[in-house]
Amino acid sequence: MSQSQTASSTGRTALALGVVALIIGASALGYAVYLGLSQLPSELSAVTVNVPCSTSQPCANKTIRVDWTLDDSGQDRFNPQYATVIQGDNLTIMFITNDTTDAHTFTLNLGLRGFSSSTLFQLNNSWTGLSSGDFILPGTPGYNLNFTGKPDGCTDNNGGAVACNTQKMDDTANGGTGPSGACNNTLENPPTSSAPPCDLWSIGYLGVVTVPGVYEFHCFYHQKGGMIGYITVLPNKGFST
Ligand SMILES: [Cu+2]
Repeated sequence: MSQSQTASSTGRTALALGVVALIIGASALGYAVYLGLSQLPSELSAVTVNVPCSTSQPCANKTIRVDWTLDDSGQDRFNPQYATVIQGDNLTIMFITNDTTDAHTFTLNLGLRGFSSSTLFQLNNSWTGLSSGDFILPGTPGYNLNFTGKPDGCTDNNGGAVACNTQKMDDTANGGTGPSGACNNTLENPPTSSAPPCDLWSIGYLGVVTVPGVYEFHCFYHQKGGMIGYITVLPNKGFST
């Protein structure tokens, strides 16, 4: 290959990379706007449903059960990560975690109920003996390698403080502790295989979702590691407040 051809090829490659970067940048900007604007994205307008219902007579009562899981990379994840409901559905969230070491939260932006996106609904499956994990660094809020009490910091469907209703399964038959006992897994470092996972669950009433859009939920402790998900509320022209 001659020098000029090499230069030309390099130039074309640089141009192509530039175009790809522009496309990725534009997509990222579009996605940020898509998530941040109250204006309904056209993708959602196109799938508007028509189911007669109202805040006092919701379309349907739905419980979204969200589990903690690990993905193929070994990272903490929600399962499911995506849920779709319609404007006017009456929602309850059930959050189940059986991690061997870490605490998890289900923290949802309440824009779907007409609050600002900084108003949060939160369930907290942090239990005695669990850890805040690797993404919460020493000296930052939430850092704790061995929680010593029951969870707090839960918020209700209006973003107000509420007592956490987190419960623990009685796993004494499998070598675990009773419903009020500790998850002693983090006391072993690394945890031994004989330490049973702590089966925790909490339930929160979310209420009627009134504003269509795409809403993020995340785990306070593992958000940086990608423990995030989205609830899509489809527009419903049959809904009236
Ligand atoms: Cu988590």
